[in-house]
Amino acid sequence: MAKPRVFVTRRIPDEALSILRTACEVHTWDHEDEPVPQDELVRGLQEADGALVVGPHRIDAALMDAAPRCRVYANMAVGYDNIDVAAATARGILITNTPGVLTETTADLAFGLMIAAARRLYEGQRTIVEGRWKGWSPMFMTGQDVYGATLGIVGAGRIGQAVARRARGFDMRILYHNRRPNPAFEAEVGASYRLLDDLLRESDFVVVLVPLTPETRGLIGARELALMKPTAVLVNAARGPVVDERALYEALRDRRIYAAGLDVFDREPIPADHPLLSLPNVTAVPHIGSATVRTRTRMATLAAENLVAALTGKQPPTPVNPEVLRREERQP
Ligand code: 8YV
Repeated sequence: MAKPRVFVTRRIPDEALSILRTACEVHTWDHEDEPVPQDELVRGLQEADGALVVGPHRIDAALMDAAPRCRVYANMAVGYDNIDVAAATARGILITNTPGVLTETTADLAFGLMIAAARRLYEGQRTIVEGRWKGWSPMFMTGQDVYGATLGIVGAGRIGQAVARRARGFDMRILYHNRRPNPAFEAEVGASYRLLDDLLRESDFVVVLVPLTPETRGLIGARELALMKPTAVLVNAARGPVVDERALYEALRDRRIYAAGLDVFDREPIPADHPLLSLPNVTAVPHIGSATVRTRTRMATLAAENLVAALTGKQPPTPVNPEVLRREERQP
C-alpha cells in the first residue's frame, strides 16, 4: 500500500522528519526564513493526506475546502488560533497541537520578561552601548523589585502555573484569574483567585497567558490598564491581540503603568518603527517563548508523532478535536 503523503510547511528539525519518514512520503517547504507562499501552500496541501503546519498561515475553511484530500493538520504550537477548529470539526478534519512540551521554556521567558522589564535590563544595555553611562549615583537606573512582589496571572493554565512555581522561589504573593477557580493549583502554590479587575488593582506584575479566543481578544484594554498600579509591569507571552496595543502604548507613554515585557504583538513581525518600540519602558522580543533547541525539537517531534498516528489509524497523543476520531470510530 502506498504510504500516506504529508506536507510540512516550514523547515523542521531532522528528528521530526525522521519520524514522519517512518510511515509517510514527506514533502517540505524547505526554506528557513521564508514562509511558503500561499499558492505553494495550497498546492502542497492538495497533494497531501496530512500536514505539519507552523504559522503564519491561517488554516481556514476556504483552505480546507481547497485541499479536500488533507484530513489532518498537526500544528507545531500549543496555541491554535491560526486554525479554524470549528470548520475542521464540521468537515471531519483532525487538528492536533503540542501542549506540555513547551510549558517550562515559555514560563522561563515570561519570568525573564518580568525581571527584564522591572529591572530595566534592555534600557541598561542601551545606556552602556550608547555611551550614556556616566557613573554611579543613588537613584540611577532604579527599577521595581520582583522579589516579594504580588504576581497576578491572567490565565493559569499549564504555562501560567509554571510561572507561579517560579514565583514561589521569589517569595511572591500569587493571584490568578481563570474562567473557574482551580483549588488544586491554589493548594500547590498558595495562589488566590481574583476577579480580573481585582487582580489588576492588586498586582505588581500582571502576566497574560490566556489563549486567543473571541472571548479573550482585547481582554486587556484601556479600562483594564487604568486599573493597574502606576508601578506595575505587564507581561504578554500569550498572543498580541489579547492586549489592546494602542491602549498599552498610551498607558506606557504616559507612565500610567511602569513597564511592559512583550513576546507577542498584533502584527508579527512587528514593524521596527512601531510606536511601542520607541518607548524606553518596553522590553520586546520576537515571539521566542518556546524558542530553545530542545523545546522546538520536542514540539516538532510531537507534531510529527501526531501526524503519523492519525494517518496510520492510531490514537494521536494530543488531538485538539478528538470528537472527529470518535466519529470515525463509530462509522462502519
Ligand atoms: C510557537 C507558540 O513557536 O506554541 C505556541 O502557541 O506561541 C509558540 O510556541 C509559535 O506559535 C509558532 O508559530
